[in-house]
Amino acid sequence: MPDGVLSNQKKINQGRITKLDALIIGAGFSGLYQLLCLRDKVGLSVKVVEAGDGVGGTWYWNRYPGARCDSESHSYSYYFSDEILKEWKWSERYPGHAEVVRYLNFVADKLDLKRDINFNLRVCSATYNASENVWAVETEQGECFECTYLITAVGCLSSTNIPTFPGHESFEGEWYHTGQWPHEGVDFTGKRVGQIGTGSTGIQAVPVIAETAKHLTVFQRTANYSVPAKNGPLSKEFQEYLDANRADIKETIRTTPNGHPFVISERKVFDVNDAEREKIFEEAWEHGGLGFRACFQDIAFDKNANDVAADFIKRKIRSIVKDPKTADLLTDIDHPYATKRPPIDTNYFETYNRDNVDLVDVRSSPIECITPKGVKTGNAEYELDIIVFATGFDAMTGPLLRLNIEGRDGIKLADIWEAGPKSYLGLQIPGFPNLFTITGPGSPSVLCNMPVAIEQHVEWVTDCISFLEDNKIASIEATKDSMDKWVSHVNECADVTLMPHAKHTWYYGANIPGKPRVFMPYAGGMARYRAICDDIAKQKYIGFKLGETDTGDVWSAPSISVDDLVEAAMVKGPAV
Ligand code: N01
Repeated sequence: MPDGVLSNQKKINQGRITKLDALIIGAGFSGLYQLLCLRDKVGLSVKVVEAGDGVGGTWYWNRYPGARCDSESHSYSYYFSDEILKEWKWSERYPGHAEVVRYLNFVADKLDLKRDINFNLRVCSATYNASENVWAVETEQGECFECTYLITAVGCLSSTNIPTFPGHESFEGEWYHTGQWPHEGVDFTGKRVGQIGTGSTGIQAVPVIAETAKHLTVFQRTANYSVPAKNGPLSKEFQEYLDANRADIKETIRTTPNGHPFVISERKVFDVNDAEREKIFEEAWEHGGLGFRACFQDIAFDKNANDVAADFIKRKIRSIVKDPKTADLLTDIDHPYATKRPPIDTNYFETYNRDNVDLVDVRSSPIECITPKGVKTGNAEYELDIIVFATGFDAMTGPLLRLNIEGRDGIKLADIWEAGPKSYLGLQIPGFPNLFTITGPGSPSVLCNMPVAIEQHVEWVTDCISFLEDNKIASIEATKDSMDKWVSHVNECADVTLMPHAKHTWYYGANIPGKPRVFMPYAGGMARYRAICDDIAKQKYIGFKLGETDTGDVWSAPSISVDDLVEAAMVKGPAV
């Protein structure tokens, strides 16, 4: 290995470099399944490195009050194993964080995965060595690995965003970010709590914190839509329905645009009269959950249709919130419905009717600083014992960039993504051979029910690595041309939705100062994306450069254009 690839720490540890076929970073939904596939199906030597001391990924860290999945539990599951589907019984319509962690432990134990997971190791660099065709990976703890294939399974929302407020360090109380919640929990009893942020996380946390806090002040910068989750225990009849209909449910989640267990209606908002429309919205509201946006086909694409849905939700908020000033603030929403990730809630708006809860508008009067006693806005100082930052994440690119990935000829991922993330299929980047980014930017990921997106990626990567191994091909690397075409397709797909009406969202990277404004996920729909990926694999990985075989031959892929392939796989009509 050429000198210079090894850092000082690695030189110290040279004697104990673990050499592997594949290394996976992260032990959440993606990492666990990827380990199973590469170890037990392909037969490679594989390890997972995980920063936490247990499995769970996102769910290991996000233990804030009220943390609960917005996808329905029966669809927020692995579907690759009928046995696991049969054995595991979810208790509620939406799983709370503790139940998801139990589920992932159950899967990891059942499949004997933990013996190949190295916990408490945080990767701090990954460097490609072209002469050896290996990745050298180091952890903060000084462990070193060398592998042919490097797979990031680091999640999209795992790099926390704590805004810089002057005086933060002077605060005399306690403070927490929801994404780094203490495992022992936080006792709010008798405390004056301030929560900054009203995204999906904040909306879940408010009602639960309010139950025990002496007083809760919610600092809202952008008002948000939310639809009731209507959570509750799963009945015996529903469990029986699930057992009898697994195959159909699997078919639905794998063929709908967003991987949820419901089909988007073909009906448009103005296809029906006012009374009928109101009835449909009312039923969807009563049923609850993310299916609200699926009750008409055009809510995500037609501004006039969206305005009608938005108006319905605002009227609902007004009917719940008793104080007119608070209701004004909560309904002063500056973006179309679902152009920011649409939250669902349990008693969020109802909580503002409690005597111990106040809403503070920090749009008209922003937070100026944090003082030793609390939070100071342009108008007032709020004395607090605890500050909760529900301020989100450096989404999608943050978790990848903090790995300090360096590819061929010393190119840094941070440099080539300086103007925003670019990749082919959200899976591979030119200059980074044999590196696969599960649910990376440019793939459906956060616009989809995550386990569905994850299974599709893991299975695609597994097939791809099997293909390389079977044909003794040394490497696979996206070409620049295919990456550029994919990036323009990603932009095209976003542009037919209403997403560009809300450019201040984390989908565009706008929540992080200085981050380039680029729409990151693929809005063309999971079904279309799956078809494109399948075709690319069938066409012997068109758009990728395949490295030498072990006989020195260079593998030649068929020369069908990526454009033709994307076009051929297009499902008619827009989809998110
Ligand atoms: O983060 P967010 P999140 N001053 O970025 C505010 C997933 N998720 O953790 O909108 C004042 O959406 C910010 O205000 P604004 C889901 O994909 C899933 O809530 O930028 N306020 C906003 O209100 C979701 O989208 C589930 O004006 C500041 C909030 O903080 C994603 O995670 C549950 C501020 C951040 O909202 C992220 O959601 C929860 C400042 N300086 C989350 N900086 C489940 O399915 C930020 N804010 C379970």
